[in-house]
Amino acid sequence: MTEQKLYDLLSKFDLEADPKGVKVVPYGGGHINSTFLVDTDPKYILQKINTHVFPYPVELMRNIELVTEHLTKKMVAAGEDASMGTYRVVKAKDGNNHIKDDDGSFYRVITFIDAVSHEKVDDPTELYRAAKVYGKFQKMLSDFDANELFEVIPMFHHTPNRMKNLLKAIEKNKSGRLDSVKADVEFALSYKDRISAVVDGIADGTIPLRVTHNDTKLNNFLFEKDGDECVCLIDLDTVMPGSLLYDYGDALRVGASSAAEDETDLSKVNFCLEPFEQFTKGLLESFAGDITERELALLPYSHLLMTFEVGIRFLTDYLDGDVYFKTAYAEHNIDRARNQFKLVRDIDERMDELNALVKKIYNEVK
Ligand code: ADP
Ligand code: GN1
Ligand code: MG
Repeated sequence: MTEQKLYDLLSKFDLEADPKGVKVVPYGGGHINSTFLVDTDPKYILQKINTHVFPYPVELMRNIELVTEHLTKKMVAAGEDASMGTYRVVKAKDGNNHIKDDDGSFYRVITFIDAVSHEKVDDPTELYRAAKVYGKFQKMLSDFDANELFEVIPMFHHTPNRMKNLLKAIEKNKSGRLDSVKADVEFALSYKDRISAVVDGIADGTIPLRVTHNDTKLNNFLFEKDGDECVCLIDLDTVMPGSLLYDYGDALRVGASSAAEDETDLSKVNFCLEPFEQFTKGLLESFAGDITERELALLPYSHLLMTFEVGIRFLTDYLDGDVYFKTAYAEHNIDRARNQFKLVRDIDERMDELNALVKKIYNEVK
């Protein structure tokens, strides 16, 4: 984007500072939107919304505005600093919460939170602090009317449907890469009868639908730059009715791994017990009085399930020709899939131990 175009774009938003000549640099490690840091005083985040992934950006932005306003109100009422606890959507000068560019692209500006995300866990107790932030996020949204929310991506965490998409991708083999991933496909298919417990529980009422985040990977939590505290949960694009199990499992798939999601040396990719224990403790301290028996029983399973689900999504995208997740090189998606499958193997081997550990933690905190 030229400097002039960037200036024209930013000028359409109601910023506190004149963006003329300001530095705008790509920022963060997200796989979906294009994110830029706008280095004015105060700083902002500019994002081009990925409309291939989010085909209803207007509805999506309404969701985010409703949710962030709700969170802000709750924090202000509790006397807390809401500017660190969530971001706010910056209005455009025409009163909208986004700008639609001449070429049809959608842009939003949100307030910058002066904290950083981690691509992999440095200290297991980070996960305890992240779980506390998650628990608080969930609690603040517990009285939010889920009917207000547009379902931005239907069946987002419906793992059996994700499996159907994989089967379609195998059949079409659009990228012509199928032959090179036979072993990965075989591994994925070997799980096909073990992936419906959460959707079944939602259907039979043993797992309640809550307003959940649905994308709680570690780099969507922000931590203090110079301290240890977890500050807030960002990336609210996928806040929708869902299961607590989705958020728990998704947070642990990166949070309880010894390596980043795209580490290619699989000997470095191992399930780590301590962050698992820390996140579970933090979560159960927040939810022990509220979690259902079925949810509790499925916590370790959901860690396996969410890791598997993202694994098959990366594999599907590799077969489809890399049309969904941003990739930095040709094999990126398959490297990510193999990384997640390595974790699935690890977690699966330790299921009994993890089930026993969750019960123990629950009995200690309830
Ligand atoms: P994506 O949907 O592509 O993952 P995110 O909204 O998660 O996009 O943004 C990508 C990264 O940018 C985040 O992981 C985080 O590091 C950074 N980021 C996003 N929003 C903010 C914000 N409001 N304040 C500070 N950092 C942010
Ligand atoms: C995407 O947006 P980001 O990078 O935080 C994806 C998640 C995946 C994750 C895998 C909307 O998350 O579902 O778990 O990549 N978000 C969407 O890293 O598909
Ligand atoms: Mg993100």
